[in-house]
Amino acid sequence: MIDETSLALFIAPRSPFCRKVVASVVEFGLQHRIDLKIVDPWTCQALRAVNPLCKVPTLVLPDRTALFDSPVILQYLQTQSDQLLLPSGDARWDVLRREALADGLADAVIRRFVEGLGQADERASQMIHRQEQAIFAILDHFQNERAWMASAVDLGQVALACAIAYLDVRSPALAWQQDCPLLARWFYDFRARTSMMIAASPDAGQFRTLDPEPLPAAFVALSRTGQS
Ligand SMILES: N[C@@H](CCC(=O)N[C@@H](CS)C(=O)NCC(=O)O)C(=O)O
Repeated sequence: MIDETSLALFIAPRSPFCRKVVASVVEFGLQHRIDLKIVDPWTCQALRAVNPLCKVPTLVLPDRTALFDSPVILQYLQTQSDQLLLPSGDARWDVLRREALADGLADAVIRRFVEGLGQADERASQMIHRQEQAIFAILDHFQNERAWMASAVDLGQVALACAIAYLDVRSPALAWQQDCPLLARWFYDFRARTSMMIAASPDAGQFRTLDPEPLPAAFVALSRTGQS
């Protein structure tokens, strides 16, 4: 039910940054506070009226203050929930650093995709190569420094899972699972969380769950060879 404590959340369901916020809303247990507004940021004048950047995600507080970018929104949501996904003290910097790396992964996947849509020339292929270097360096980093995999769910993990989900959709040919089998196993487990399934549904599920997505062929092949 929408009331005076409701928070308006502008999203576009495919955006990895929006998925991160929607999955976090569910992990925080704040669905009842959210009035979801599914928009196209390229055409939505209501979004421009509250956020001059006209980008999603944008969260509008009861006093009409609009919050963006997604890391700011997540920090605000943490203040509204007892579920601790962004700790205080030293552990906070580790979570925020992982969130920033994961957002960088999503950015690189988006830039690679956009460059691929344009004219195929020297500049475009250099740019695509640079984004692929970033994608594999970030994935390697997460696999090599994997103490985080054993910890309780946090915002860094949610951000990473949403960025990898986007990578799988936008760049399946990269078959990153072969280089990072431990990370792949973590991801295909993590994406079965209710929060991730809700965030993956086309209208963000209006906070309903859907059936799990099938595993990609590259991961199935890896599982057969026992590498994952
Ligand atoms: N760093 C921002 C990224 C937000 C962003 O780039 N959103 C895209 C959708 S994925 C958007 O709204 N694009 C519309 C535009 O660039 O005008 C965040 O974390 O919220």
